[in-house]
This record gives sequence, structure tokens and C-alpha cells, in this order.
Amino acid sequence: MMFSRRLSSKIFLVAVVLVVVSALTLVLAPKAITSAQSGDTSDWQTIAEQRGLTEADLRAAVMTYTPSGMMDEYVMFASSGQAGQVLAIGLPSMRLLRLISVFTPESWQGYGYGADNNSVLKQGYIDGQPILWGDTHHPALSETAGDYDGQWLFIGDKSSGRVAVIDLRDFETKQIVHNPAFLNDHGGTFVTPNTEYIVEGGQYGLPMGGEYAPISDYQTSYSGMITFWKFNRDTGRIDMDQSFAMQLPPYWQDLCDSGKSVSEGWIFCNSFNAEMATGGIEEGNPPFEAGVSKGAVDYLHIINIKAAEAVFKAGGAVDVNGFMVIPLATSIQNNLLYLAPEPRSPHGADVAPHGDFIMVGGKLDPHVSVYSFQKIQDAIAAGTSETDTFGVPVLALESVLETQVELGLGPLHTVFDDQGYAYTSLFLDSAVARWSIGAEGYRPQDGWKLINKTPVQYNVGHLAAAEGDTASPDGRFLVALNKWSVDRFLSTGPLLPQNLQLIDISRPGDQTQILYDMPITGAEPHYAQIIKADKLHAWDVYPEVGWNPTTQSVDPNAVTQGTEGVTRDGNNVIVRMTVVRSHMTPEHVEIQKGDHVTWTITSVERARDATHGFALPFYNINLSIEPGESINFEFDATRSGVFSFYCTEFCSALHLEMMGYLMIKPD
Ligand code: RUQ
Ligand code: CUA
Repeated sequence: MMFSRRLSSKIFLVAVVLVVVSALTLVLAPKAITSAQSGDTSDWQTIAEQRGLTEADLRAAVMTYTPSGMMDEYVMFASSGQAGQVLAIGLPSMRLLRLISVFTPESWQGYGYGADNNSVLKQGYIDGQPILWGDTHHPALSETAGDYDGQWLFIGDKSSGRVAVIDLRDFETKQIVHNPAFLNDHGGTFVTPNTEYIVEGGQYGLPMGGEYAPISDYQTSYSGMITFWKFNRDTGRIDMDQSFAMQLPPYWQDLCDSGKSVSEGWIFCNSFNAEMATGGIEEGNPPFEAGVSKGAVDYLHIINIKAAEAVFKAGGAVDVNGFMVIPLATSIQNNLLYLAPEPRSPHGADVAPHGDFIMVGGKLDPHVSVYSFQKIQDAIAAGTSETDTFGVPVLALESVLETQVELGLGPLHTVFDDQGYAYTSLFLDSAVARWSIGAEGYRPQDGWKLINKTPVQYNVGHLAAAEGDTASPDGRFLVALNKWSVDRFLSTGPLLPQNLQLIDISRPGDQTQILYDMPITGAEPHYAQIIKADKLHAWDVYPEVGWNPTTQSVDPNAVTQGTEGVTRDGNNVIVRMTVVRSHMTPEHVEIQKGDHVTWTITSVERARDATHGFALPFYNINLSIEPGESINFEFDATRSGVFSFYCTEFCSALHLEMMGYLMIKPD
């Protein structure tokens, strides 16, 4: 806080100076023009003038320019869509800091190219089927008391319904889990306020357990699903045995959020396709996009997770493919699930910072609908006789709705700041709506109303605000994650990057300003969370020499200097190697075709950033060995020949000499 306040006052000072100087520039315009004409590019006014920069541009520059060596104040963790990764981006500079491989092999980090981390990718295989990519959507930072704690990051794979755990001490993926009862997700990941559970909502209705059922039996044989993954902070892993799921009606559950403060213990998911349309345009049925939006309402799902946990612990779940699932009928009997009508084609369900309101957008409705948690509780207590087709109680809309605010076309997702404003992305308008939350604790003085719209380029999906999903958002910065960039950047052919736009939301009223456009290549970041940088405590180097990042402990196999070498037991060859600038020991590895090779490499480096690589041609092995790290890999020597292995990181003046020969004799 101190740091940020100091920095913002600095920024303010510089901004004041800039404004004064620019005013002077206007007064002394002839002089400035003269210097521009004389081509004097030594002063910044001339440069600004020559580049056609406005005063607002200069303000944006001052707010984002980060000279070499100055650190960013925030880190944004953004999904990378169908690239199956996570991006770490510094704010306000919008500099890309790190790519974290999650579901997709990535050679720079040696992820999936031979090292122990192959075993993490393998956890994500389904029934032995290798799945070597993912469609990452919604990253979630771990929370303590509703505030990001900077320890863990979770992210879901929409395509195959998997969830990954990333350790923020080394920014690496440690675990991938899959609920064998279901095969896709979307409404997740997000965490309960103390990260007891990582919640993964499903998306498209499916027969449970990956079974076959004809689509004509959709209403009887297909389900929705939400999975509650129990997280164990001590082990840093999801505990499969303590995790469970709930069967839901076969509506398409969409985006979910966790209750906090007053609503802690509850989960809210919007859904669409209450029509239970099954498509089949080729058979003369309405196409999905029409069938799914035919009805006037969809359903907000209101789930009592505390009660669901009690039912699971009391044995109320059934085994589906080895995973415990609470059947829909059990949920109804035990009052675990309620529905409330939503305007047509809703999208997003975002809980306000105090946990008292749930904001739901509507792709085809210009309003955001605000549900009151208190009213939901009152309506549940009062009871309802209305149910959906499956017998799930439906609360009357007027009994739970606080208000609806008209924002514009295509409202999707809502995030929050520290001034009592909410921000909703308007997909069709290509704008961000700032609106006031007209309730106690927010901006009662302004009422519920639209304040302004900031045009964005173009077709915004999610928004991310600084500490925006916590119980106490920071405000200041908002990022619009735009799906299209069209004309914002130089052309790269028909495939264009997405555009992340940084927006200044520090000033009240209609003073919002786009500060920076960041092209993102490598697939579409769907969602992001932004954490104060000083909450992250990443390691500079691995804590001890011989560290295995997969187990986060010293590897008993780690090699110490002086014990390197090649040993043989029948056809099994063991290679024990150390690396340190600027050599690999041993440099000669001589084996026989047909050998099975188990190779351990330990970096004995302790200097920060002294990373070595290990590339072994033909055998598809590439490793990144960070200071202190120890890596094991295995392969069968199926081809004889001489293979020059070498370090892939330019680590020292004698980096090119950091190599050796693997000599495989023919049999
Ligand atoms: S959803 S653009 Cu995959 Cu997060 Cu709304
Ligand atoms: Cu080690 Cu290059």
C-alpha cells in the first residue's frame, strides 16, 4: 500500500509537471513548431509533436512507462486459451514476464520433453489417452479470508474438463486432475474464500461417466455437473478422496463464482439452454444458437456448498467411475440447490466484494441483473412451490432481484473497484460500462446507474481489475481482454493477435482512460486475475541443490560433484551428471544400442538466473535446469550413432563449449 501510494503520488507529480509544461508548450507554440521544423529531436515536446501525441497520450505514457530496473506493481495471470498455458504479465507496463506451461508441452521450460514433469502432463491423460493441449479459461489465485494470498494458482481446461495446480514459488504446474464422471468444464476455476475448495463448473450437458446415450434421451440421460476439488495446502495438492461433484440438470452451466463474507458457503452459476435444445440442424431442428435462446428465461444456480459437503461426508454421494457424485435427487431432498430465473442468454455471475450481490450479464439483454443474497435467503426461508422439470425449487425472480441496470449491448462479465463502482464488459458495444452500485457500503449517493462507457478495441470478453475478485479490490487498473484487434496493430496476415487494453480507473465519474494496448499472440486469454506484486514470494533459486520441482523437495537421486559417471547393470545404464558453468560432467557417455538409459542431471549452480539447458538430438529430449534443480529422464537407445548433447541457454562466455557426446555403439 505504502509503495503504491508513494508511486501514485510520484506519477501524479510527474503528470502535473507534464500538464504545466504542455500548457506552456501551447503558449510558446511558435517556438515548439520551430524546433519541430528544425528537426531537433532532443526534447520530448518535439518528439511528442512529431509523433502526434496528445496530452492524454502523454498522461498514459507517464502512467505506464517503466524504466529499466523499475518493477511493476501488479502481476496479471491470464489464461492463454487454446494454447493451454498461463501468462504472467506485469502491470502497469504490460510486459510479459513468464509463460507457464500447464496442459501443453513447451520446449523452453523442458515441459513434456523428457523430464519428471512429463509425469504431471501424464496425470492429465484420460483413460490412458494422451491429451497434450488444453483450452484454459479461468485462472483463480488462492485466497485467504477472501483475499489473494499469492501461494497457488489454479486453472481449468474447458475442452477435456481438467484442473491444474500451479505453485507460485516456482511458477510451475504440479498437478492435473480430471473428474472421470464428466468431460468438459467452463465455470471455473474459482476458489472458496479460504481455498478449501477449487470449484469447476461444467458446461455442455453430457451423459455422466462418459457413457453413450442417444441425444433424443437428452432430458433423461444427460446431466450438468459441478466439481468441488478439495485443496490441501500442506501437500499443495488436490486431495482426490476428499473431492466430490454434484449432478445438475442438463442446462448448460456457464460461469460461476463463490460467495464471500455474508454469502460464504454458497456458489452461484449462471446457465443457458434451459430450453434443453439438442441442435440437429441437419435433421430440420433449430440450430443450437436459436434453440438455446428460444425461451424467455434461464436459471441462476444457487448451491449450498457447506450443506453439499455435509451430504458428501454423510455418504450421500454415489460412485461414478471412481468419483463421488451427489445425484440430483439427493441434492433436491437436502436443499442443496435452488434456481432463480435469469433474463435470456445470461452470461457471467460475479459476486460483489461484500458478498451481498450477484451480478449476471445477458448476452441478448441490455441489462445486468443484480440479485440480492439477503433476498435469496429470505425467499429460501419462505419456501417456494415452483420447480423446474426435474423438481429443483425455483425462487420467484421478483423475490430475489435487487435491481436491473441498463448498460448497453451484450453485457457479459462484471468486476469491481475500491470506489463502489462495478465494470461490465459489453461485447456488442465493444465497451466497458462503469456503473455505480447504489447500496450501502458502495455508492448509495449515486444510486444504481450507468456512469460511462469506455470504448475498447474490440469485442471485449472478460475484464480483470486489480485485486478485483477479492473482498477488497484495489481499483486503479482494469484490463479489457478483447477478442478482436482488427486494426490496432501491424498486420501479421489473416491471423491476428488479441488485444489486452489497460484502462485507468483511478479517477471517479466518467474519467476513465485507455492507457496501453498489448497484443497477445499464442491464443486467446479468456480471463485473468491481477494480484499485488508484493504478495508473491517466488524463489530466486531452488532452496537447495538437488531440488526436484515435481516433489518440491531434495531428490534422493540428485548428483553431487565428484560422484558423476556412467554405470551399467545388464542393459540398464545409469548416467549421473552435474552441470555448472561451463561444463557438463561427464562429457563422454558411451553406451550400447538396446540399452535402457536412466539419466539424472543436477545443477549445482547457486547464482540467480544461471539456467542451463540440455538438448539431446533425435531422442526428443530438451530440459531446462534452473539453479539447484535436479532432473531425471529415461529413454531406450533405439538408434546407434554419435549424438552431441549441449546446453541450450546462453549461460556464459564458454556456453558453446558446454556440451558432450553420447556415443551409442551398434549391437
Ligand atoms: S467465458 S467471454 Cu469462457 Cu469466461 Cu465469458
Ligand atoms: Cu549452460 Cu549454456
